[in-house]
Amino acid sequence: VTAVDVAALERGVLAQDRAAIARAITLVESTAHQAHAIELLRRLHPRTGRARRIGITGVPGAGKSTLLEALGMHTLARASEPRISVAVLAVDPSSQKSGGSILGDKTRMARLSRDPRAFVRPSPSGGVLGGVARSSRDAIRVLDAAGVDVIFVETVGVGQSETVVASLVDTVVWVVIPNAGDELQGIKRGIAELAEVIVVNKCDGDRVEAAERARVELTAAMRHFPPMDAGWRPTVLTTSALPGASESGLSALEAAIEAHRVCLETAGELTRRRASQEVAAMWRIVEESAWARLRQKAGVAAIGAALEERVRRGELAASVAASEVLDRAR
Ligand SMILES: Nc1nc2c(ncn2[C@@H]2O[C@H](COP(=O)(O)OP(=O)(O)OP(=O)(O)O)[C@@H](O)[C@H]2O)c(=O)[nH]1
Ligand SMILES: [Mg+2]
Repeated sequence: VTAVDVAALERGVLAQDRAAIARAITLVESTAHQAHAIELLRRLHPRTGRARRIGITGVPGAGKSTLLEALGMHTLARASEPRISVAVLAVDPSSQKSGGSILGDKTRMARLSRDPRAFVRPSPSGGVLGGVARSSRDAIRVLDAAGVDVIFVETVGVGQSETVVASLVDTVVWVVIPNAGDELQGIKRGIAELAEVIVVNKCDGDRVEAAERARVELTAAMRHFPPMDAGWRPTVLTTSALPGASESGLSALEAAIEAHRVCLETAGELTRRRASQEVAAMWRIVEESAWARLRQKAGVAAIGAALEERVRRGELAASVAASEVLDRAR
């Protein structure tokens, strides 16, 4: 890779040049040109803070991508200007995403992917949770600086990905399908506590009744949870993301997301939420990078490996070994 022209990249992003936005995201996602990535983020900073960030989570196959395609097109129906106003980022910390799934994202969002007013970015494959969170956070900043109004972040509802997505967005939308038992699973796994908007999707064909029942049950279940930030109570609604389905579910979803923004903003919570997300991210990055730097010091990796082996054999307590590693790295 040749040298990065950060100033040109900045101009391209601010002018909403698609290739520049894509390159800027690749730059901030990679660890190869960190100094350039940091410089770009520094330059873009004054232009950030305007975009709405919406997270979409739910089990694989719940219909998140299809719903985003429908919701994105529904939103764009009102956008007259020929600028990029909607973006979709996929976040996948599971590291199992195959090329097929990435293609899947694009085909599930075929109209949105082709629309000049939208920017669809499939997830970088794999990576550790912390790395995914950092690179997605920076990708969001690039899109925000580019003047995108709404940034949707789709994540597969596995592992800790909901927590990651909740740390990146203003509003979490949880997509469930009727009769799949994932409502109960989600409540058990704590997703329900993170979701400001709950969508029972695939409310069409012979699933309408089941979807309506799931909506009623979830609404009742959510009453047992304490109110969220700014006193918000989760909205539960039904949608169908099928092409040609009634748009009323999409309008209701859009309205619920907007109502949550108004609720947060009125209480001054939006600023506070974003600020605490940034502060938490700052220290997470420091912790992760601190160890990465320590292990580069002469001998630390070897000592660490030797101590690890002794811990594995039961010869040393974890705390004792950790303290020896840290002493060596000083
Ligand atoms: N009947 C019906 N099918 C839907 C609806 N939304 C999505 N589907 C179908 O459900 C399947 C999965 O949809 P996706 O949008 O790929 O689901 P996803 O949640 O993004 O899945 P992952 O990205 O793999 O986690 C596809 O075959 C869709 O056509 C809906 O509202 N109604
Ligand atoms: Mg998807």
